[in-house]
Amino acid sequence: MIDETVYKSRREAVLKQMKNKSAAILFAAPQKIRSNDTEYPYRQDSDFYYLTGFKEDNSALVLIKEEKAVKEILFVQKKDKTIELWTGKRLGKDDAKERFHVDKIHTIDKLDEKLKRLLLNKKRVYLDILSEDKRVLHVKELLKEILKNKAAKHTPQEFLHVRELSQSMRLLKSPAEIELIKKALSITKEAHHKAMSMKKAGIREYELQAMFEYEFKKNGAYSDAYTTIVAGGNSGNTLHYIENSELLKRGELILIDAGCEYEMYASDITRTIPVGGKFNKAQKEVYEIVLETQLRVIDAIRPGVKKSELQTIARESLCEGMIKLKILHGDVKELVKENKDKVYFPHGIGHWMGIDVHDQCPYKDKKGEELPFAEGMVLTIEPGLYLREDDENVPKKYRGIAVRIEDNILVTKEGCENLSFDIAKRVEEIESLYDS
Ligand SMILES: [Mn+2]
Repeated sequence: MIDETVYKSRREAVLKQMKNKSAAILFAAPQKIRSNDTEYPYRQDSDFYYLTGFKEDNSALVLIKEEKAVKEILFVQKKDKTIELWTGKRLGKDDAKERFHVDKIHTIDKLDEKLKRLLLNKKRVYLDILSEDKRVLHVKELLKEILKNKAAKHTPQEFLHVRELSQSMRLLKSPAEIELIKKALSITKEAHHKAMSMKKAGIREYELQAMFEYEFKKNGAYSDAYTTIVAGGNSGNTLHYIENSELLKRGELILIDAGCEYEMYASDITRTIPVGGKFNKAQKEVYEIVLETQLRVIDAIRPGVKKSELQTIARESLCEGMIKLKILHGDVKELVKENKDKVYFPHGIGHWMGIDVHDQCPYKDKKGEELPFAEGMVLTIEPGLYLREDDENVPKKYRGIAVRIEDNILVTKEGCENLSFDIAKRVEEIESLYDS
Protein backbone atom coordinates (compact mmCIF):
# COMPACT_ATOMS: atom_id res chain seq x y z
CA MET A 1 0.00 0.00 0.00
CA ILE A 2 1.10 3.54 -0.66
CA ASP A 3 1.18 5.92 2.30
CA GLU A 4 -0.92 9.12 2.48
CA THR A 5 2.23 11.21 2.72
CA VAL A 6 3.23 9.98 -0.75
CA TYR A 7 0.05 11.39 -2.31
CA LYS A 8 0.68 14.62 -0.44
CA SER A 9 4.21 14.90 -1.83
CA ARG A 10 2.94 14.17 -5.35
CA ARG A 11 0.46 17.05 -5.07
CA GLU A 12 3.25 19.28 -3.82
CA ALA A 13 5.34 18.30 -6.83
CA VAL A 14 2.41 19.18 -9.11
CA LEU A 15 2.01 22.54 -7.35
CA LYS A 16 5.72 23.22 -7.89
CA GLN A 17 5.30 22.78 -11.63
CA MET A 18 2.19 25.00 -11.79
CA LYS A 19 2.57 28.58 -12.90
CA ASN A 20 1.84 31.49 -10.59
CA LYS A 21 -1.81 32.57 -10.13
CA SER A 22 -3.22 29.35 -11.38
CA ALA A 23 -5.71 26.66 -10.46
CA ALA A 24 -5.73 22.99 -11.41
CA ILE A 25 -8.94 20.94 -11.47
CA LEU A 26 -9.06 17.17 -11.77
CA PHE A 27 -12.16 15.00 -11.48
CA ALA A 28 -12.64 11.42 -10.37
CA ALA A 29 -13.62 9.12 -13.25
CA PRO A 30 -17.31 9.29 -14.15
CA GLN A 31 -19.49 6.20 -13.86
CA LYS A 32 -19.93 4.55 -17.27
CA ILE A 33 -23.41 3.37 -18.09
CA ARG A 34 -23.77 -0.09 -19.57
CA SER A 35 -27.51 0.27 -20.11
CA ASN A 36 -30.31 2.12 -18.36
CA ASP A 37 -29.37 2.18 -14.67
CA THR A 38 -26.68 -0.49 -14.88
CA GLU A 39 -23.07 0.60 -14.76
CA TYR A 40 -19.79 -0.96 -15.85
CA PRO A 41 -17.47 -1.86 -12.97
CA TYR A 42 -16.05 1.40 -11.69
CA ARG A 43 -12.39 2.23 -11.94
CA GLN A 44 -10.87 5.45 -10.65
CA ASP A 45 -9.22 7.90 -13.04
CA SER A 46 -5.50 7.10 -13.06
CA ASP A 47 -4.20 10.65 -12.59
CA PHE A 48 -6.78 11.42 -9.91
CA TYR A 49 -5.76 8.25 -8.10
CA TYR A 50 -2.07 9.05 -8.46
CA LEU A 51 -2.60 12.37 -6.69
CA THR A 52 -5.11 11.32 -4.04
CA GLY A 53 -5.18 7.54 -3.56
CA PHE A 54 -8.96 7.98 -3.43
CA LYS A 55 -11.16 5.43 -5.20
CA GLU A 56 -14.62 7.03 -4.86
CA ASP A 57 -16.42 8.53 -7.84
CA ASN A 58 -18.04 11.96 -7.90
CA SER A 59 -15.04 13.69 -6.33
CA ALA A 60 -12.70 16.45 -7.43
CA LEU A 61 -9.27 17.78 -6.57
CA VAL A 62 -8.53 21.50 -6.86
CA LEU A 63 -5.01 22.85 -6.46
CA ILE A 64 -4.40 26.59 -6.12
CA LYS A 65 -1.12 28.36 -6.61
CA GLU A 66 -0.62 31.98 -5.60
CA GLU A 67 2.60 33.93 -5.42
CA LYS A 68 3.29 33.00 -1.82
CA ALA A 69 0.75 30.36 -0.94
CA VAL A 70 -0.64 27.11 -2.21
CA LYS A 71 -3.85 25.30 -1.36
CA GLU A 72 -5.10 21.75 -1.82
CA ILE A 73 -8.86 21.24 -1.76
CA LEU A 74 -10.67 17.93 -2.07
CA PHE A 75 -14.37 17.62 -2.85
CA VAL A 76 -16.03 14.37 -1.75
CA GLN A 77 -19.49 12.85 -1.82
CA LYS A 78 -21.90 13.64 0.98
CA LYS A 79 -22.84 10.86 3.37
CA ASP A 80 -26.32 9.68 2.45
CA LYS A 81 -27.85 6.66 4.21
CA THR A 82 -30.42 5.96 1.49
CA ILE A 83 -27.92 6.00 -1.41
CA GLU A 84 -25.32 4.14 0.62
CA LEU A 85 -27.87 1.35 1.13
CA TRP A 86 -27.73 0.79 -2.67
CA THR A 87 -24.21 1.59 -3.68
CA GLY A 88 -22.13 1.09 -0.56
CA LYS A 89 -20.38 3.18 2.01
CA ARG A 90 -19.04 6.62 1.27
CA LEU A 91 -16.13 8.08 3.19
CA GLY A 92 -17.86 11.43 3.74
CA LYS A 93 -16.44 14.80 4.67
CA ASP A 94 -15.55 14.10 8.30
CA ASP A 95 -13.60 10.91 7.70
CA ALA A 96 -12.01 12.46 4.62
CA LYS A 97 -10.66 15.21 6.90
CA GLU A 98 -8.99 12.55 9.01
CA ARG A 99 -7.56 10.65 6.08
CA PHE A 100 -6.36 13.18 3.55
CA HIS A 101 -3.56 15.62 4.21
CA VAL A 102 -5.18 18.47 2.29
CA ASP A 103 -5.97 22.02 3.37
CA LYS A 104 -9.72 21.86 2.89
CA ILE A 105 -12.45 19.28 2.32
CA HIS A 106 -15.86 20.20 0.94
CA THR A 107 -18.76 18.13 -0.26
CA ILE A 108 -19.01 17.92 -4.04
CA ASP A 109 -22.34 19.82 -4.16
CA LYS A 110 -20.36 22.93 -3.14
CA LEU A 111 -18.01 22.69 -6.11
CA ASP A 112 -19.62 25.36 -8.33
CA GLU A 113 -19.97 27.87 -5.56
CA LYS A 114 -16.36 27.37 -4.41
CA LEU A 115 -14.93 27.36 -7.93
CA LYS A 116 -16.52 30.71 -8.74
CA ARG A 117 -14.50 32.17 -5.91
CA LEU A 118 -11.35 30.12 -6.35
CA LEU A 119 -11.02 30.82 -10.06
CA LEU A 120 -11.44 34.55 -9.68
CA ASN A 121 -8.18 36.45 -10.15
CA LYS A 122 -6.43 33.45 -11.61
CA LYS A 123 -4.49 33.89 -14.80
CA ARG A 124 -4.33 30.23 -15.78
CA VAL A 125 -6.42 27.14 -15.33
CA TYR A 126 -5.17 23.58 -15.66
CA LEU A 127 -8.00 21.37 -16.85
CA ASP A 128 -8.45 18.11 -18.72
CA ILE A 129 -8.75 20.15 -21.89
CA LEU A 130 -9.14 17.14 -24.17
CA SER A 131 -12.05 15.69 -22.21
CA GLU A 132 -15.68 15.65 -23.33
CA ASP A 133 -16.72 14.93 -19.73
CA LYS A 134 -19.74 17.09 -18.94
CA ARG A 135 -18.20 18.24 -15.66
CA VAL A 136 -15.16 19.59 -17.50
CA LEU A 137 -17.42 21.31 -20.04
CA HIS A 138 -19.36 22.77 -17.13
CA VAL A 139 -16.18 24.26 -15.65
CA LYS A 140 -15.48 25.84 -19.03
CA GLU A 141 -18.95 27.44 -18.87
CA LEU A 142 -18.23 28.70 -15.36
CA LEU A 143 -15.02 30.24 -16.62
CA LYS A 144 -16.94 32.14 -19.28
CA GLU A 145 -19.03 33.69 -16.51
CA ILE A 146 -15.92 34.61 -14.58
CA LEU A 147 -14.43 36.21 -17.68
CA LYS A 148 -17.40 38.57 -17.72
CA ASN A 149 -16.88 39.57 -14.09
CA LYS A 150 -15.77 43.20 -14.16
CA ALA A 151 -14.66 43.09 -10.51
CA ALA A 152 -11.90 40.63 -11.30
CA LYS A 153 -8.34 41.95 -11.44
CA HIS A 154 -7.24 39.02 -13.53
CA THR A 155 -9.32 36.53 -15.40
CA PRO A 156 -8.16 33.14 -16.67
CA GLN A 157 -6.64 33.64 -20.11
CA GLU A 158 -4.60 30.53 -20.47
CA PHE A 159 -5.76 26.91 -20.41
CA LEU A 160 -3.24 24.20 -19.77
CA HIS A 161 -3.55 20.46 -19.76
CA VAL A 162 -3.79 19.26 -16.16
CA ARG A 163 -2.78 15.67 -16.94
CA GLU A 164 0.61 16.71 -18.29
CA LEU A 165 1.60 17.68 -14.75
CA SER A 166 1.11 14.22 -13.27
CA GLN A 167 1.86 12.16 -16.36
CA SER A 168 5.45 13.30 -16.58
CA MET A 169 5.84 12.41 -12.89
CA ARG A 170 4.32 8.99 -13.46
CA LEU A 171 7.22 8.09 -15.75
CA LEU A 172 9.49 7.40 -12.79
CA LYS A 173 8.20 4.73 -10.42
CA SER A 174 8.96 4.78 -6.72
CA PRO A 175 10.06 1.60 -4.90
CA ALA A 176 6.52 1.25 -3.47
CA GLU A 177 5.02 1.40 -6.96
CA ILE A 178 7.50 -1.18 -8.22
CA GLU A 179 6.47 -3.47 -5.36
CA LEU A 180 2.83 -3.24 -6.48
CA ILE A 181 3.79 -4.08 -10.07
CA LYS A 182 5.82 -7.04 -8.76
CA LYS A 183 2.82 -8.22 -6.75
CA ALA A 184 0.60 -7.94 -9.85
CA LEU A 185 3.19 -9.95 -11.78
CA SER A 186 3.36 -12.68 -9.15
CA ILE A 187 -0.40 -13.21 -9.57
CA THR A 188 -0.16 -13.04 -13.35
CA LYS A 189 2.65 -15.61 -13.25
CA GLU A 190 0.46 -18.13 -11.41
CA ALA A 191 -2.22 -17.84 -14.08
CA HIS A 192 0.20 -18.17 -17.02
CA HIS A 193 1.87 -21.18 -15.43
CA LYS A 194 -1.51 -22.77 -14.85
CA ALA A 195 -2.35 -22.22 -18.53
CA MET A 196 0.93 -23.86 -19.52
CA SER A 197 0.21 -26.90 -17.36
CA MET A 198 -3.46 -27.41 -18.36
CA LYS A 199 -4.76 -29.79 -21.01
CA LYS A 200 -6.22 -27.37 -23.53
CA ALA A 201 -7.24 -29.31 -26.63
CA GLY A 202 -11.01 -29.19 -27.08
CA ILE A 203 -11.75 -26.30 -24.75
CA ARG A 204 -12.79 -22.88 -25.98
CA GLU A 205 -10.58 -19.84 -25.81
CA TYR A 206 -12.96 -18.10 -23.40
CA GLU A 207 -12.67 -20.98 -20.94
CA LEU A 208 -8.98 -20.27 -20.71
CA GLN A 209 -9.78 -16.56 -20.39
CA ALA A 210 -12.14 -17.40 -17.50
CA MET A 211 -9.36 -19.37 -15.81
CA PHE A 212 -7.13 -16.27 -15.94
CA GLU A 213 -9.84 -14.05 -14.49
CA TYR A 214 -10.55 -16.58 -11.76
CA GLU A 215 -6.86 -16.90 -10.82
CA PHE A 216 -6.50 -13.11 -10.74
CA LYS A 217 -9.44 -12.67 -8.37
CA LYS A 218 -8.61 -15.69 -6.25
CA ASN A 219 -5.17 -14.25 -5.58
CA GLY A 220 -6.37 -10.78 -4.65
CA ALA A 221 -6.33 -8.89 -7.94
CA TYR A 222 -9.73 -7.31 -8.38
CA SER A 223 -9.51 -7.06 -12.13
CA ASP A 224 -7.55 -7.70 -15.28
CA ALA A 225 -5.46 -4.77 -16.44
CA TYR A 226 -6.97 -5.07 -19.95
CA THR A 227 -9.16 -7.52 -21.80
CA THR A 228 -7.42 -10.89 -21.98
CA ILE A 229 -6.43 -12.12 -25.42
CA VAL A 230 -6.58 -15.89 -25.92
CA ALA A 231 -5.90 -16.53 -29.60
CA GLY A 232 -5.58 -20.08 -30.89
CA GLY A 233 -3.72 -20.72 -34.15
CA ASN A 234 -4.14 -18.15 -36.89
CA SER A 235 -6.27 -15.88 -34.64
CA GLY A 236 -3.00 -14.80 -33.03
CA ASN A 237 -2.36 -12.89 -36.24
CA THR A 238 -5.17 -10.52 -35.29
CA LEU A 239 -3.30 -8.25 -32.91
CA HIS A 240 -6.14 -7.33 -30.59
CA TYR A 241 -8.22 -10.49 -30.91
CA ILE A 242 -10.59 -10.49 -27.93
CA GLU A 243 -13.43 -12.58 -29.31
CA ASN A 244 -11.86 -15.62 -27.61
CA SER A 245 -14.60 -17.92 -28.89
CA GLU A 246 -12.87 -20.67 -30.93
CA LEU A 247 -12.07 -24.24 -29.98
CA LEU A 248 -8.42 -24.84 -29.16
CA LYS A 249 -6.94 -27.57 -31.33
CA ARG A 250 -4.02 -29.88 -30.63
CA GLY A 251 -1.08 -28.94 -32.84
CA GLU A 252 -1.83 -25.21 -32.63
CA LEU A 253 -0.16 -22.51 -30.62
CA ILE A 254 -2.14 -20.18 -28.37
CA LEU A 255 -1.08 -16.59 -27.94
CA ILE A 256 -2.18 -15.41 -24.49
CA ASP A 257 -1.83 -11.73 -23.62
CA ALA A 258 -3.11 -11.43 -20.06
CA GLY A 259 -2.18 -9.50 -16.92
CA CYS A 260 -3.94 -8.55 -13.73
CA GLU A 261 -4.26 -5.19 -12.05
CA TYR A 262 -3.27 -5.15 -8.39
CA GLU A 263 -4.12 -2.15 -6.22
CA MET A 264 -4.42 -0.02 -9.37
CA TYR A 265 -1.11 -1.21 -10.87
CA ALA A 266 -0.92 -3.18 -14.11
CA SER A 267 0.99 -6.16 -15.37
CA ASP A 268 1.11 -7.01 -19.07
CA ILE A 269 2.41 -10.42 -20.08
CA THR A 270 2.20 -12.36 -23.33
CA ARG A 271 3.16 -15.98 -23.69
CA THR A 272 2.73 -18.22 -26.71
CA ILE A 273 2.32 -21.86 -25.80
CA PRO A 274 1.39 -25.11 -27.57
CA VAL A 275 -2.17 -26.43 -26.99
CA GLY A 276 -0.95 -30.01 -26.61
CA GLY A 277 2.14 -29.17 -24.57
CA LYS A 278 4.77 -29.63 -27.33
CA PHE A 279 5.97 -27.20 -29.99
CA ASN A 280 6.38 -28.74 -33.43
CA LYS A 281 9.59 -28.04 -35.38
CA ALA A 282 8.26 -25.09 -37.41
CA GLN A 283 6.59 -23.47 -34.39
CA LYS A 284 9.79 -23.85 -32.42
CA GLU A 285 11.85 -22.23 -35.18
CA VAL A 286 9.63 -19.16 -35.23
CA TYR A 287 9.41 -19.08 -31.44
CA GLU A 288 13.20 -19.15 -30.98
CA ILE A 289 13.61 -16.16 -33.30
CA VAL A 290 11.15 -14.08 -31.29
CA LEU A 291 12.69 -15.20 -28.00
CA GLU A 292 16.25 -14.44 -29.16
CA THR A 293 15.03 -11.02 -30.32
CA GLN A 294 13.36 -10.30 -27.00
CA LEU A 295 16.52 -11.26 -25.08
CA ARG A 296 18.68 -9.05 -27.33
CA VAL A 297 16.37 -6.08 -26.83
CA ILE A 298 16.20 -6.49 -23.04
CA ASP A 299 19.96 -6.79 -22.96
CA ALA A 300 20.28 -3.37 -24.60
CA ILE A 301 18.13 -1.51 -22.04
CA ARG A 302 19.97 0.91 -19.79
CA PRO A 303 19.72 4.60 -18.88
CA GLY A 304 20.36 6.81 -21.90
CA VAL A 305 19.12 4.32 -24.49
CA LYS A 306 15.97 5.28 -26.44
CA LYS A 307 12.96 3.22 -27.40
CA SER A 308 13.57 3.80 -31.11
CA GLU A 309 16.98 2.13 -30.75
CA LEU A 310 15.26 -0.93 -29.28
CA GLN A 311 12.82 -0.94 -32.18
CA THR A 312 15.75 -1.11 -34.60
CA ILE A 313 17.43 -3.92 -32.67
CA ALA A 314 14.15 -5.86 -32.72
CA ARG A 315 13.53 -5.30 -36.41
CA GLU A 316 17.06 -6.30 -37.41
CA SER A 317 16.99 -9.38 -35.22
CA LEU A 318 13.60 -10.50 -36.56
CA CYS A 319 14.75 -9.90 -40.15
CA GLU A 320 17.88 -11.94 -39.52
CA GLY A 321 15.67 -14.78 -38.29
CA MET A 322 13.19 -14.47 -41.12
CA ILE A 323 16.01 -14.71 -43.67
CA LYS A 324 17.07 -18.00 -42.05
CA LEU A 325 13.51 -19.29 -42.33
CA LYS A 326 13.31 -18.08 -45.96
CA ILE A 327 10.40 -15.80 -45.17
CA LEU A 328 12.45 -12.81 -46.29
CA HIS A 329 15.35 -12.70 -48.73
CA GLY A 330 18.24 -10.25 -48.91
CA ASP A 331 20.23 -8.05 -46.60
CA VAL A 332 19.02 -7.24 -43.08
CA LYS A 333 19.66 -3.47 -43.21
CA GLU A 334 18.11 -3.18 -46.68
CA LEU A 335 15.03 -5.14 -45.61
CA VAL A 336 14.56 -2.87 -42.58
CA LYS A 337 15.10 0.22 -44.73
CA GLU A 338 12.44 -0.95 -47.14
CA ASN A 339 10.07 -1.87 -44.29
CA LYS A 340 9.81 -5.44 -45.57
CA ASP A 341 9.45 -6.67 -41.99
CA LYS A 342 6.45 -4.47 -41.16
CA VAL A 343 3.86 -6.93 -42.37
CA TYR A 344 5.27 -9.57 -39.99
CA PHE A 345 6.08 -7.24 -37.08
CA PRO A 346 3.69 -4.30 -37.40
CA HIS A 347 3.72 -2.91 -33.85
CA GLY A 348 6.00 -1.10 -31.43
CA ILE A 349 8.52 -2.94 -29.29
CA GLY A 350 6.83 -1.80 -26.08
CA HIS A 351 5.12 0.90 -24.04
CA TRP A 352 5.23 2.52 -20.61
CA MET A 353 3.35 0.62 -17.93
CA GLY A 354 2.20 1.54 -14.42
CA ILE A 355 -1.21 2.59 -13.14
CA ASP A 356 -2.36 2.12 -16.72
CA VAL A 357 -1.36 -0.84 -18.83
CA HIS A 358 -0.44 1.72 -21.48
CA ASP A 359 0.74 4.38 -19.07
CA GLN A 360 -0.11 7.84 -20.34
CA CYS A 361 3.41 9.17 -19.95
CA PRO A 362 5.28 11.24 -22.48
CA TYR A 363 7.61 9.59 -24.99
CA LYS A 364 9.10 12.93 -26.03
CA ASP A 365 10.35 15.96 -24.13
CA LYS A 366 9.00 19.49 -24.58
CA LYS A 367 11.27 20.06 -27.60
CA GLY A 368 9.88 16.97 -29.29
CA GLU A 369 13.06 14.95 -28.72
CA GLU A 370 12.67 11.31 -27.78
CA LEU A 371 13.12 10.70 -24.04
CA PRO A 372 16.09 8.52 -23.13
CA PHE A 373 15.51 5.80 -20.54
CA ALA A 374 16.19 6.67 -16.92
CA GLU A 375 16.27 4.72 -13.68
CA GLY A 376 12.75 3.97 -12.43
CA MET A 377 10.96 3.77 -15.77
CA VAL A 378 8.90 0.64 -16.46
CA LEU A 379 8.12 -0.56 -19.95
CA THR A 380 7.02 -3.69 -21.76
CA ILE A 381 9.19 -5.49 -24.30
CA GLU A 382 7.05 -7.47 -26.70
CA PRO A 383 8.46 -8.48 -30.07
CA GLY A 384 6.31 -10.74 -32.22
CA LEU A 385 6.11 -12.48 -35.56
CA TYR A 386 2.76 -12.82 -37.29
CA LEU A 387 2.66 -15.20 -40.22
CA ARG A 388 -0.84 -15.26 -41.65
CA GLU A 389 -2.24 -18.50 -42.98
CA ASP A 390 -3.14 -16.82 -46.29
CA ASP A 391 0.30 -15.28 -46.90
CA GLU A 392 1.77 -17.10 -49.89
CA ASN A 393 5.17 -15.43 -49.45
CA VAL A 394 5.65 -17.43 -46.27
CA PRO A 395 6.85 -21.07 -46.56
CA LYS A 396 3.85 -23.29 -46.02
CA LYS A 397 4.99 -24.88 -42.77
CA TYR A 398 5.09 -21.46 -41.04
CA ARG A 399 1.71 -20.18 -42.22
CA GLY A 400 -0.82 -19.57 -39.44
CA ILE A 401 1.85 -19.20 -36.76
CA ALA A 402 1.73 -16.15 -34.49
CA VAL A 403 4.23 -15.65 -31.68
CA ARG A 404 4.58 -12.78 -29.23
CA ILE A 405 6.62 -12.82 -26.02
CA GLU A 406 6.14 -9.93 -23.61
CA ASP A 407 7.84 -9.08 -20.32
CA ASN A 408 7.79 -6.03 -18.03
CA ILE A 409 11.11 -4.30 -17.56
CA LEU A 410 12.36 -1.81 -14.97
CA VAL A 411 15.19 0.50 -15.97
CA THR A 412 17.82 0.45 -13.21
CA LYS A 413 20.89 2.56 -12.51
CA GLU A 414 23.22 0.25 -14.41
CA GLY A 415 20.90 -1.51 -16.84
CA CYS A 416 17.54 -3.10 -16.29
CA GLU A 417 15.64 -5.68 -14.29
CA ASN A 418 13.18 -8.04 -15.90
CA LEU A 419 10.33 -7.89 -13.37
CA SER A 420 8.67 -10.93 -14.96
CA PHE A 421 11.88 -12.99 -15.25
CA ASP A 422 10.27 -15.94 -13.48
CA ILE A 423 7.37 -16.47 -15.87
CA ALA A 424 8.44 -19.42 -18.01
CA LYS A 425 9.34 -18.57 -21.61
CA ARG A 426 12.03 -20.95 -22.83
CA VAL A 427 10.68 -23.81 -24.94
CA GLU A 428 11.90 -26.50 -22.51
CA GLU A 429 10.47 -24.63 -19.50
CA ILE A 430 7.04 -24.31 -21.12
CA GLU A 431 7.00 -27.91 -22.28
CA SER A 432 8.05 -29.24 -18.89
CA LEU A 433 5.25 -27.35 -17.14
CA TYR A 434 2.61 -29.15 -19.23
CA ASP A 435 0.51 -31.43 -17.05
CA SER A 436 3.20 -31.52 -14.41
MN1 LIG B 1 1.69 -4.76 -23.93
